[in-house]
Amino acid sequence: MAARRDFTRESLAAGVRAGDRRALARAITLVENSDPLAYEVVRDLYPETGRAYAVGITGPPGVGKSSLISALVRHVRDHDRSVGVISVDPSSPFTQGALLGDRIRLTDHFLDPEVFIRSMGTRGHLGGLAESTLQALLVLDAGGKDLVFLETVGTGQGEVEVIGIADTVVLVLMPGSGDSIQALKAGIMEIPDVIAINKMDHPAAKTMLNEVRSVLSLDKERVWKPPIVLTEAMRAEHVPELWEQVEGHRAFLESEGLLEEQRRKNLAGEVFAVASARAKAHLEQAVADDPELRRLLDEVQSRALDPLTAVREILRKVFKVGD
Ligand SMILES: Nc1nc2c(ncn2[C@@H]2O[C@H](COP(=O)(O)OP(=O)(O)O)[C@@H](O)[C@H]2O)c(=O)[nH]1
Ligand SMILES: [Mg+2]
Repeated sequence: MAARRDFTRESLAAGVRAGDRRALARAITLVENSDPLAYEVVRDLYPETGRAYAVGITGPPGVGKSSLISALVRHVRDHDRSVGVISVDPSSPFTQGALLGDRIRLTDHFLDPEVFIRSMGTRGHLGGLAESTLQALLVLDAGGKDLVFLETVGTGQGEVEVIGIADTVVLVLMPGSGDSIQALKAGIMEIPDVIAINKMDHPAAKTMLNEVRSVLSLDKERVWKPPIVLTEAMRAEHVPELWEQVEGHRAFLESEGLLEEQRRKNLAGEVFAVASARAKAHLEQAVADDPELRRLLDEVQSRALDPLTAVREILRKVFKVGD
């Protein structure tokens, strides 16, 4: 922690504004550590944010999200867009230029000053991952990145708060992701803006494509019909096509004036999500610290007290809110 003294609130904000790699890295580390300096710096920078376009990449573990991001980064760099990547996938983190445990090398990207890649830890954070991801996104946005990719493991609901800030959400599936099809069908998983079926060489890719198509066809109201792209991340096949669809969705949002509207909604949702996460952490801590509140739980368990009475007692004591 001693090292952070070389940045002041002013110099860190200035460094982030200038897109300085060391300042970006430091700011995000401070964000991860819930350091008060990060809070102050993001507060200073916030009025300048809103320029970066955020692309959420979600999907079950192992489908190739990180690999696709790697290929997409290469593609957009060929078009001179500056890029940030925030990955909250603990199963395949990006470290020091490599996709950990994999053949994909991002060393080129790491030497490229216009690319900033960061895996976010899942360490205890009052506002949860939604908070650290949001703050990190704001840092990269203020740092002048044109595009920011947000990678999250998506299985249903937990990731919604992290991905909720993305302008375009890409769901990555691979042949055999039957559970995801069921989750989409049941409405547990939100319909994304673009779908990539990765590992397209797999013999079941076509079946998967048809299944996804049939789920999407159930929703006739939707104005934006999510395009489906078959990809092969390792060979970067159809990656330009995937990117074209992301750009297509962006153009749709911008032409209909929906982007501003969606961002307002997303920001309100993020504030609510982070506040809820903090309230929950506060509640859990308060109960753990207070023998009297713990006793209420015991009483519920022994059926001496009904659950709602315990809830009312706890809320009254912790949040000072009545019925
Ligand atoms: N055959 C094949 N393997 C892939 C493809 N994309 C990713 N993989 C492999 O699938 C595994 C999981 O990839 P990763 O990008 O870490 O998936 P994530 O968990 O969704 O981020 C890795 O071993 C990759 O090498 C692809 O298009 N084809
Ligand atoms: Mg990954």
